[in-house]
Amino acid sequence: MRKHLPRRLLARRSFLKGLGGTLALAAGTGLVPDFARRLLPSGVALAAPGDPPDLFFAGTDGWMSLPPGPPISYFHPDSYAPAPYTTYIFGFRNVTLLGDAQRADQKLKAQHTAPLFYLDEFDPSTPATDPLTRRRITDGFWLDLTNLGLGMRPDLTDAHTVHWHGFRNVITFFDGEPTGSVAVPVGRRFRYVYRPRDPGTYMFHCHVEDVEHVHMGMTGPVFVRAKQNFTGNGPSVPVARLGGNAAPGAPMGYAYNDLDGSTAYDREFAMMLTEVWAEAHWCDAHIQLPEWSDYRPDFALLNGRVHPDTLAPNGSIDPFHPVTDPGGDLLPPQPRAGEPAGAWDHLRYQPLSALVQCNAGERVLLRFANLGFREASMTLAGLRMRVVGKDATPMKGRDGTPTGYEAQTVNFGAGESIDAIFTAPPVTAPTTYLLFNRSLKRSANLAGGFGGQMTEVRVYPAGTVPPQTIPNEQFDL
Ligand SMILES: [Cu+2]
Repeated sequence: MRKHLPRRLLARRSFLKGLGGTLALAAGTGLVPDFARRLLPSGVALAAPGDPPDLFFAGTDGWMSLPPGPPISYFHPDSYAPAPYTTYIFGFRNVTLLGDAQRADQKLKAQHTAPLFYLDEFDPSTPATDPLTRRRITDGFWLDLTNLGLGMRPDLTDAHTVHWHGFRNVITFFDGEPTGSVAVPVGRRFRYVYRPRDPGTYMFHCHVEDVEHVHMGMTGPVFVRAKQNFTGNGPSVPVARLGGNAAPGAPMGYAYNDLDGSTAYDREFAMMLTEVWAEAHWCDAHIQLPEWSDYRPDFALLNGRVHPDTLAPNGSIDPFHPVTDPGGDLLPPQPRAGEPAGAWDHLRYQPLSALVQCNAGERVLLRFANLGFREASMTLAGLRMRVVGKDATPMKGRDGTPTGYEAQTVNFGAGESIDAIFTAPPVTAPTTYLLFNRSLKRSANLAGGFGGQMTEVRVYPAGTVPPQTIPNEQFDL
């Protein structure tokens, strides 16, 4: 036996080796799609010079600000945090319009949540150009990712990815799940290609060491707009404003290809839920290892902020027209009339507001996505929301039977999304409603009295609030 076994193993190994060689040869002659063959051997990006992506994101680390309050623990605020910040994060930045030097300078300037983006359903049959996004019909949507490294942790050479969570029938190569695909090492650049065919609300995150990178802040909202915006469906379902219809009364868009107009909306707001466990963030800044099974988050965030910061103005949130200072860094949200200069400087890296403003009678689409690790229970007190979609799936049976429902509270777990539409009541004076996580610990947080996942819906008399040109847009009223 002893004599023969090694020989058999050897033979088996030779056989496998031979088979591998055959596969490699086959791959070279056509099993591997063009993009992979061009990318894998050289390790360089697909992009030809002069062939810019639709969006270009960078992964890095940075600092953000949460209410310091009375110190809630040894770990918050972080003693390393430069004023006015409190908390170390990993995150993304939109570097689409930056030059090479500006882009490199964004190391240690990540934002949370990651930049919101949205695109139209892939539809080669209606090659129109969305006036509000940029639309690529023929070759899909291109998102480039580079990795700037971690400014606070040069010892960590973690790669990053963009994983579009919930994308159906994904091409593994573009999935951003590093054990089945590729990740982007420090200093490299990779192009993701998407042809999204399922409208709805999604989220994206880095999938490298994902418990850590997700919790550290590499999470953001993304949604796909329905092609019904461009096609309409007969006289009762007009082409939407997003599809180029400027007629008064046309809805901004449709959440889904509903065929009956039941998911029409006049405004849309991303509502991204995340969490911060101060101890873990402190550990990453101070070269310590958190024990993830001790997970006990201190802050519950809405669009990367806690109340009352959720009501503060937006920074630069238009993914296709990002605004920066001359060095390429984000500008802090600008104070509204009457607010002191520098009022929102601490929110420089938390640009996405959660304030909802709308006119009486308008239909408002709330696009909830949860990338904390816990179930959420969001209540819009005094108003009923109609849930029209869940996890980027319309609430309709196969025979078209509506399965949506009305509720003041929507429940959804980690990694889940909800599309809910409410109709603003016919107010004659500005009226405010609260939208909050009904888990008191998460709407008040552990800082004691500081708000958490809470924001306001402000309804104004008809004609007060101008039409939205981008999601989450708000106005100085
Ligand atoms: Cu990462």
